Amino acid sequence: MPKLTTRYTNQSLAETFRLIADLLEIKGEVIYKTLAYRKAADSLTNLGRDINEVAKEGTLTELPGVGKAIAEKISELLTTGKLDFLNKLAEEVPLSLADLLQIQGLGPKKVGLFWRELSITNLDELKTSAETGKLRHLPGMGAKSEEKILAGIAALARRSGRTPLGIAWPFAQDLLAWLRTLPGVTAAEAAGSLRRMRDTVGDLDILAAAEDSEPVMQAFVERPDVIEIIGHGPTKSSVEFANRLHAQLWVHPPARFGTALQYATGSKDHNVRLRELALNLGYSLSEHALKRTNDESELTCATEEEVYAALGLPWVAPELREDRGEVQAAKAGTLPTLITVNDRLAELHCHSNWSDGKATIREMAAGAAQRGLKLIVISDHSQSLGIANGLSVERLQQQRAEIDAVQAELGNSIRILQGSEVEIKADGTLDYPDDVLAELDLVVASLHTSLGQPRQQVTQRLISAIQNPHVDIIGHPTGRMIPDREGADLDMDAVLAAAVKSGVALEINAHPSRLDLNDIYARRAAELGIPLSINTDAHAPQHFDLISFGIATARRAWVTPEQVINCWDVDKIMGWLENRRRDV
Ligand code: DGT
Ligand code: CA
Ligand code: ZN
Repeated sequence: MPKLTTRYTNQSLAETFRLIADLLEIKGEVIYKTLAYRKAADSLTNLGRDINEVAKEGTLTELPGVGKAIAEKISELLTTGKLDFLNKLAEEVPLSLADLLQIQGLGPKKVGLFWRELSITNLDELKTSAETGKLRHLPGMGAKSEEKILAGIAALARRSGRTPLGIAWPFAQDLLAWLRTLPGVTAAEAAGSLRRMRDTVGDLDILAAAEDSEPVMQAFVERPDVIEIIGHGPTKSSVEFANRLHAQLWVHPPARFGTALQYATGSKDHNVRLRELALNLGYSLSEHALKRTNDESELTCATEEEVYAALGLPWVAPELREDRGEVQAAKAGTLPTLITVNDRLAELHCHSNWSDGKATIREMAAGAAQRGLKLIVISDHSQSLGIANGLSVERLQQQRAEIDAVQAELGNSIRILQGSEVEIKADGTLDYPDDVLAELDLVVASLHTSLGQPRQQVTQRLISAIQNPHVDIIGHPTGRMIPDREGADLDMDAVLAAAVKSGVALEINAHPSRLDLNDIYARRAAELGIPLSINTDAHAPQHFDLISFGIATARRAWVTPEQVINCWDVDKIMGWLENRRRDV
């Protein structure tokens, strides 16, 4: 059996240091020690290079926030996969105490107090103590604080269970990259809801191809960022990581990777359809093979394409596999040609440092051009959004001069338009007068405030904006935030009907904490012929790369590039805008 060394990534190291900091704080250690670990964690998170390379060069102590002591701990983790210091600390302070810090408003001092005074070590025990009035007698506590803790636990329970794709995806990419470095592993892919790009995932399903599964399994469960091994078998293991994500790894021989990946990708309902189809063709379909029902002989598939082909189908993109008509469409040969990241040519909603963005107009435009975009709309916030430094009419007019200057400087490389993300105020009116809106090249109208209005009121409010002839795009239409806030209680049928009538475009905001419209509404909008606009809402150039989450949502909505304004060429976009201006 080859010797496997576990490979730490920047992210998993950072998580480990954050865990250490939490435990030290709960223990009551002096603050500067915990700060040192947090600083090191931040430094690792923001490091643009692989920490393993830095360690090899012997330049760890040159990293910000990394002194001799931390550098030694990094080296120990990287070379042995273990950290003696953490193991000893965990014997003193139960690891499960770190979970309690996730409760809103509960800090390490209180957690330490509960632990020392009442021997509370986990969420269940805390909940019972709060319910039975045991916390209120502790110093600084009362009946009110017990209530708050119970509300916090309930909120956590609502939130937990599912992780936003924006958190799960990068973590899984790290994990996959690591798996691919293991000896004997010929392929590693995401599966489950993660591969289908659902906006949240219950857990990570990861698949690896290897002839000999056991050493891969062993390396997986021994990863130092694994805090609990939930199951450990020869072909499937399940673990919990320090960041609380659960993952299962399935390992199959390369010759059977196709059926395995197909099975593990799901969804369950999609798989039920395929199994029915297989039975009709005289096969039973499992994760191991297609087995002929007459003679029990096996058809093994190394790729998913072979699985679908054996069933007489073209390969179906994972984002479609929700049993929403994709198997029927595949059979009929009518699957859509889905939009891809490379189809995006324009960004129609982003911010500069004129409002709450972090970069100048020039940096935003150059960053967009660098990524191959042909057109960018700078759409800073409007005047009433004070917390986002919204632009007064006067500043909006001044901004035009800067946009013109940057356009002159960058020349033909990219077209820069002046837009605005205009507040739809609580009464449904817009935040600039019509004559100011008329001067703008493009208007995005968004809800940010009073999202809790009753259904009829908030629906009518959004429809007023849709009907305003100056509005071109409705930004993140429902205002939801993943995972904490449901969107406004909109009557979506009425909203979509109004959009059809006015010709306004609806946004799929690509930020992973929004993905708004979601896949379901985006699909209905597209079916109704409403133009879609996929934007990153970037506040810095690197946010343009979040587009993949918006594109994934559009793919889950069966969207083709023609249906998305951002995929049109500059002339077509300008023509669309001109037409809308003419109709005013
Ligand atoms: P999640 O984790 O809740 O976001 O959703 P999934 O879709 O990742 O579901 P999960 O993690 O329970 O299962 C992973 C995959 O395993 C799923 O997409 C398909 C497959 N699978 C799980 N249970 C069954 C089953 O009962 N039948 C079939 N055919 N496949 C299953
Ligand atoms: Ca899953
Ligand atoms: Zn915005």
